[in-house]
Amino acid sequence: MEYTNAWLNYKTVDHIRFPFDTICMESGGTVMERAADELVLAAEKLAKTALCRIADIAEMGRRSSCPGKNTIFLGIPKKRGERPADAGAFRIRMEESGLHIQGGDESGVLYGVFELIRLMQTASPNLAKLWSGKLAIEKSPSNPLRMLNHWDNLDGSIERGYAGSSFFFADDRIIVSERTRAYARLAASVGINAVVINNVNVKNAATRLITEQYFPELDALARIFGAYGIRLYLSLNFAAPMELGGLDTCDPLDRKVQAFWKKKMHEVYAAVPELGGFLVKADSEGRPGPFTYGRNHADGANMLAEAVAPYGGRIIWRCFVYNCSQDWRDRKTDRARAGYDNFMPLDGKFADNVILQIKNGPMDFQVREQVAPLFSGLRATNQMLEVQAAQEYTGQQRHLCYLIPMWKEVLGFKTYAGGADGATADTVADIVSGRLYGQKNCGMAAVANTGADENWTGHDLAAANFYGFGRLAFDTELSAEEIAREWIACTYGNNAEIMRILLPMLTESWQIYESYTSPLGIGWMVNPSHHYGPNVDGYEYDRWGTYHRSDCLGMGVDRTKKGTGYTAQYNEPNASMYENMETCPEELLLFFHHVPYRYRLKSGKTLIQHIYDSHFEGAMKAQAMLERFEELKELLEPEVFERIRARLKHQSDHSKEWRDRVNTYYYRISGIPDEKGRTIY
Ligand code: GCW
Repeated sequence: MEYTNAWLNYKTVDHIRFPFDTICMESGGTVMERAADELVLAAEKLAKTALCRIADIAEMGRRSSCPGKNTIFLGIPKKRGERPADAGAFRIRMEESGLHIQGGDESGVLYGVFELIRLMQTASPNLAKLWSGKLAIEKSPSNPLRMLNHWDNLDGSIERGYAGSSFFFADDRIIVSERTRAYARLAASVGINAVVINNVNVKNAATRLITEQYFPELDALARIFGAYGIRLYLSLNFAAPMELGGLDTCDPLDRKVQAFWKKKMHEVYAAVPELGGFLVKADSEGRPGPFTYGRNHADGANMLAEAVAPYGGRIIWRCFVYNCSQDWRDRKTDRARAGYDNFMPLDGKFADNVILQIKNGPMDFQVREQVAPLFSGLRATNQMLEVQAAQEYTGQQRHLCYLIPMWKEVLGFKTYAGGADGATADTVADIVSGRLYGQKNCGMAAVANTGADENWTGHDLAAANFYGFGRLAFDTELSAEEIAREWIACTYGNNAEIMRILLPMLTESWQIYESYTSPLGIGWMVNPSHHYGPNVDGYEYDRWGTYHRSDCLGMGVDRTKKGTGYTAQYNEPNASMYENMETCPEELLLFFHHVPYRYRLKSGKTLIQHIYDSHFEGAMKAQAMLERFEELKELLEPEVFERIRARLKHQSDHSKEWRDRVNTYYYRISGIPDEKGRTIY
């Protein structure tokens, strides 16, 4: 299958001044080699300049073909004080001798090179300032771990994949191909430094990934990734001692089980020394875990952590643990509470090389959720934020939904973990970066949205979420708009008209999607299992703990003290803010409260009127996006234009289906007509 180079296509060139003819590599290493390759390629494509490559300054004198005056130096300063301090950090500055791109390590140099390339792609005014020495750029990654979690199965399918089949696996084999390298390059260009290649639901052949059958290909993948500064990780089956080792238990406190894992990890790391570690989904949605043996999650995680510690491995342990066999009649059990209830009592009990991976919200990647309260609670445990670039509940890469604005809100959420006076910097970004508690093992992960489709992400515009996740994880201070601008310019060239049309489409798309699907924090209302398209009661009488509790008087779930008590999991003043209907942020109102249809919102509208209006307006905006996009017909490649147009057309039609299903449901159940007299069925 063919594939594009996405935002690294270097197709459209603006005239940029690039006053260099030589690259000098001051130190070696595979990642540095890649960095130099990238710079040579970009200079050729974007500035029509052939850079001459030399190994050191001495060589410069010996080669007449290299004038050597206008040199870019790539290196890691030997003296500690002169070196950017963090792994992945870099500095770009002009000196007497030439332009210096210096890294804290080899990855830092690679990121510095990609930063420079990005400035070239976007024809940034900062280039001139760099060349003249007026500007020096220094960047250090916000998060130590910047990870992608692929939910790829060994048969080649992808759980919640919307961009074709896997390019890592087929027919229970690992694929090692040029495409893997192209993927690693894209990921590294935005700062990704860790990749889990297999689904967290580890079954069948995937359980055997940690056996010698797969070692040679795993090692090959680890090397391909390693050349771009990316660590390979695997998802693990907690039941492997039984399924692979023939034991009769997986009890983490059982000596035989512990010995199994130690021996296993010894084998795995001997064959794949560069492996970063493992991601584990345990006691969740049918996956085995420590609960079966009356043990807790610290027992489970620490046992694995001990087995990988000698090799510098990490265990990333997911907190997506809840009762998925709930009775819908039971109003006390609350899935939203589960993460906090299960993990808060274990704070401080996890080994140093364990990281808890926490989904952004307490439920499951809905179009809007409040931030999971676990971030506000845990103080002595390494934490990682998990978001979902794969658009499971946000339009499955058939609807446009640029997710960076959502992730920005999550990162910016003030937890008050530093105290109710609010004096401490204690946002989610402060926590997962490790700044607040001085942690090193932490960061951000996204469920990846890529697959074997030519354009990587099914919807061409969904690539902005892949790009944006990396950029945001590297620099959480970037705004959603800056990231969108960069992505548009890098992908489609610096064209003002393209920017004028695409930028608002991206930046408004999340709210548009929310408005015609499930506004005010209610969530769900999708068809069960595949999770696409409207079905208000799809999950209402099911076992998954995802209810809207609508009746003839009102809707929403009471999670206050009188209800499930969930609000108390937040620190003050957040807890009181959510507890009180008047102060609860309206976009989350129905998540926290059961609200009468005639309740007046701040806008003066009743709840029911808001629901009608939101769905009518959302569907209109989806149609308007399609119409706006048509203006780009002459400016995009015909194939690209058609691909995007077809999806926007589907979105526009499908948004009307959403509108009519949801509005009709609430009109019938409430009996309250639309004030504006529009058609409701
Ligand atoms: O949202 C649910 C998905 C499952 C997924 C699970 C998880 C990989 O519907 O497909 O399983 O979350 O995050 O583990």
